[in-house]
Amino acid sequence: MAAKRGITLYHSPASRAFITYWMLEELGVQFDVETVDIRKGDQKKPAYLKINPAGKVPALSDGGAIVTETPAICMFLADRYGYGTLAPRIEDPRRGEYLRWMVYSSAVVDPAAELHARQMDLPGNVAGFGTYEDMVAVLEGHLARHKYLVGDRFTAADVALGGEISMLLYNRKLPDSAVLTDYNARLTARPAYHRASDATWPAHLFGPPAEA
Ligand SMILES: N[C@@H](CCC(=O)N[C@@H](CS)C(=O)NCC(=O)O)C(=O)O
Repeated sequence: MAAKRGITLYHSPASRAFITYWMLEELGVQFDVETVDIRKGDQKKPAYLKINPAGKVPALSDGGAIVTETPAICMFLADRYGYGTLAPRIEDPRRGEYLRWMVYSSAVVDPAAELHARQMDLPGNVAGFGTYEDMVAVLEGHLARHKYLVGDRFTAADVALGGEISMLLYNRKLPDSAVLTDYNARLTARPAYHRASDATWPAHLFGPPAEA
């Protein structure tokens, strides 16, 4: 599986790769898709391990660069193709908050929610990501006051963390509070969200990633 010229997204249906597909759709860039079916074990095959030694999807290659980890892919693409629009510029004071939510998506929300769903919560002072309850309170507190994560402007942070929230709501791993479901409705109303979910989340197999 050699990296091609241009942008290639390595994705599996009904997986976190949906988020990066949505990012590409928001940016309106051309890209190829390579399916790495995690339900068939493709992610652990030697050819794919050369792309992502962690054996996880998604991964992205673009002009010689290979990027893994969902928020890193979103940041890479937004800086490269949406700088100043979906990614706040370096000199923009909102850049700090943007980076905070990007990292929060996989450093805090993902592990806290996945462990909580399995009744495996860790004490908040032991886990770097804190408690599930604190994570939910942080999200709800912020989204009760803001339309989007960074001020009131949709950014790539709403794709990375918003996509995570959307998937966790669908999987019932976050509470379906009015604040979170209203935010999710703003995301699912976007045409790019629909194009990505139609392409990566076959409704006949899995249902859509989230309903508005
Ligand atoms: N930290 C990674 C997590 C990626 C991940 O967990 N991917 C899952 C699919 S949603 C996967 O590849 N699972 C297959 C496996 O672990 O074998 C990211 O943010 O991209």
